Amino acid sequence: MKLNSLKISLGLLLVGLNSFCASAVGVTGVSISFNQWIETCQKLPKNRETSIQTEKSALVDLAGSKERAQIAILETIQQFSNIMLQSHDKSQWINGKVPNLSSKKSCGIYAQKLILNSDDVVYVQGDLHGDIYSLTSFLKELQVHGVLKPNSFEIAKANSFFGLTKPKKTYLLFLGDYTDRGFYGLEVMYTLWRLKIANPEQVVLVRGNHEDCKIASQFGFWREVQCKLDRSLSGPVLDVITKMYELLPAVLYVGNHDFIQCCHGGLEVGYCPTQLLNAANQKYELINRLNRAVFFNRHSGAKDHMPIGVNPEELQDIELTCPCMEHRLSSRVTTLGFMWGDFQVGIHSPSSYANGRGICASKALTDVCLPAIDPRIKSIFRAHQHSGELNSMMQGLVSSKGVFKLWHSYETDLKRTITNGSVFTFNVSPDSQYGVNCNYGFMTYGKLVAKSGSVESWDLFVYNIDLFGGQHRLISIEPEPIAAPIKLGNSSKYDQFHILVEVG
Ligand SMILES: [Mn+2]
Repeated sequence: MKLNSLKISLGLLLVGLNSFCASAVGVTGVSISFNQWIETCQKLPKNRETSIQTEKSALVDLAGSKERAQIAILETIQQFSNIMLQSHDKSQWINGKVPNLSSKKSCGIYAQKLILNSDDVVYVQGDLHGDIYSLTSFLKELQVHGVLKPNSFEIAKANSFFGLTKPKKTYLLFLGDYTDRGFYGLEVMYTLWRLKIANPEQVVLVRGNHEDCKIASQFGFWREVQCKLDRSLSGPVLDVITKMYELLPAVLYVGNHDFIQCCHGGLEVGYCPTQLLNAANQKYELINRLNRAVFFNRHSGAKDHMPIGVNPEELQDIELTCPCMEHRLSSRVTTLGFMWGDFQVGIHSPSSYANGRGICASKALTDVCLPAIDPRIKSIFRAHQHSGELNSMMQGLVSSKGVFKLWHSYETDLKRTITNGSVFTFNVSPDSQYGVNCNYGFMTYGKLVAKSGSVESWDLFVYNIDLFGGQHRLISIEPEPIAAPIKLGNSSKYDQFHILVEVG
């Protein structure tokens, strides 16, 4: 394939007519093996050691030049997009409605369902925010444990028991916010694209609020790509990444008889997944409208737990044109709860609202809404709500070893229980302003093991990899987390991380 034809095929990205190619070798002849990639990434300076935006890029190093790196990136996104577009077959979508990605009125927001059989495993990981060191350390560990094939991005296949039982399947689930803040967003994205290309059915990249060009152009990722590739080469890459975001699901329902809602943010009452969860053959549903008025009219009790003085727009039905929509007549925005929603940490704290961020749901609101949306949704796995100061959420996350079950005493055991109505927040990787300012050095991943019955009987194991020599200390266990942040000494060395910490 010549460079010109590559450009033409990128133009066809959204119609997905290109032949599928799972190899990572393209026109440039750039071939990057798993081991080579992990090794090169691990040698990069840590975000913690770098006081200004670094130009260092594992991709540019391995490709040999910025030009070759640009083409390698474009080809990888092309392969990734082709795989994502394979699912855009009408038969797999509720009512045959597939996102129309060429329309300005549609932004590709959709829900996905993943049915698991007994003993299937899902590895779950929270925000990465350009922390390639944590991601590659996680993959190295999976390789050591035989989850990935040797020197490969491919998940190893488990043998069935003498051919009598169905072989168990392993999935990797990432909960969004892959870039911004840390300096290796491009390396993180490339790793995730390669994982998806190698495992089309077994890797799910949920869309976080930073998987949106409006956010990524403000919080570091656009600047990073421009810095690593030079402005002229970065333009086409950023255009294609903007389109790539629309291929990611906003929410994934994992389960069988009942379900865990896996998303980046939190509650969204404007979408009802009942049809999707009922469907025998469909795995996807387009969300082009939020029917919030319909929900609140049907479940009037839910309104009582909404924030006092919330904008009336928040309770209305609205056509969904992007994850964060500005209202024409006011400067207010409506955000998609799956990508933006927060939760109160205090068990009795009332719901609150912040323009530009959305609803922060109380326990009471969650208790009313979750079964009202669909009684089969038993739990929420999410990330998103991190802070550079040790507030009550970060205390909960650090004390719970990176997976914090809200409104419960901190859990520190390897095995956690998924109770009805539980909300689990997954931590952000430690090579970030969060790890530095909140004084933890471990990365975290969850391992969800499916059983034949309700998700309440499934196992959730929480693992840590200590990456920064045990700098963290566990905070004493409190029955109810206190709100005041604990000061952990001078962190002025990391002042560059203090910018714009509010958007998780
Ligand atoms: Mn976020």
